[in-house]
Amino acid sequence: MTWHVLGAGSLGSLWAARLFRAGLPVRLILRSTERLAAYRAAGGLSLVENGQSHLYPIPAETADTSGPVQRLLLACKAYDAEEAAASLAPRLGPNAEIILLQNGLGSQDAVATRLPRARCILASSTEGAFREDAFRVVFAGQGHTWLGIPGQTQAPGWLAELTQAGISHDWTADILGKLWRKLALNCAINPLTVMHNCRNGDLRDWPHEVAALCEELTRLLLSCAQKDAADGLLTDVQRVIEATAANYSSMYQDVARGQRTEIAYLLGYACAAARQQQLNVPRLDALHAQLLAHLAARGLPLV
Ligand code: NAD
Ligand code: KPL
Repeated sequence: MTWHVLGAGSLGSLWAARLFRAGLPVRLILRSTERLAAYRAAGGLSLVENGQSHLYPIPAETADTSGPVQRLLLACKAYDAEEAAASLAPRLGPNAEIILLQNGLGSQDAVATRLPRARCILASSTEGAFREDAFRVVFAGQGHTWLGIPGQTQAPGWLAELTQAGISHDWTADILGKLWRKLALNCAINPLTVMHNCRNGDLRDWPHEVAALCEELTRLLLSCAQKDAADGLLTDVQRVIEATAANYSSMYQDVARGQRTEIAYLLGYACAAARQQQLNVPRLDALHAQLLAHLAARGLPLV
């Protein structure tokens, strides 16, 4: 079955290139006819790995091309997910599957509500990739992708294709736990790197701030019935700060480039969930307010 990959950005290109070179049928779905023309002029997608670049001439189309879409990898940012998925609604068959690669929480529910007949598979990835140029992506960090449908232990047979493509992955019924844990890590690290204008490793200089955020995030996770995601959160955050010490967080990079952030699906989602649980999280609320003010001062979207 064909893998349709919507979004030829960092992760979409990384997945599409590996599936394609494993001999699997892949089609990219690009934003517009202009992007499609530019893509064709480039001759395909280039993936840079260990300093070596390879060009993959993956077939591409736009959303309004005809033909059914049965398995869709939605590889756009969280704030684009609902509209991007909806643009393919007329092409989705009754048993269509959509793999949602978005970070954070909130966008997955929006897609599932908008497309109630599609089978949504959630994903949480620690792989790292960035765009060096249009249609040229660098595979920057090996990682792992968790896939799952909440509560469903039976994995689909096509996961074997990910193994064939060399994409490190596992199926889990506790995909929400994985997404919550990553969200908590991102909430404890990313906003602070923006507010302190620093690399992840520099957060060693603010241990009390990191610990206080982790304490509130732990209470939030427990009140949302996410015990596994709550366990050892501070230790894990400290581990990630060490392991990625030289890196700038993704949110730091978005702000530095004047790009929209995924704040609404990370810290914004956490603060809204706390309000819903009637949980007092003053540090998270204050950081959220500071971050919103910081974005507003730079003319960046607040959602
Ligand atoms: P990206 O901005 O590099 O790529 C997104 C692509 O989607 C862009 O090319 C954009 O033009 C395209 N797009 C958006 N709407 C579209 C539409 N309607 N039709 C066609 N194309 C459309 O983003 P990314 O870095 O690949 O991130 C995708 C998601 O994965 C995010 O939620 C991110 O947080 C998460 N993530 C990224 C990484 C990483 O290393 N890049 C790692 C883990 C998780
Ligand atoms: O995922 C990250 C990001 O930068 O978005 C890490 C490296 C874990 C920091 O939160």
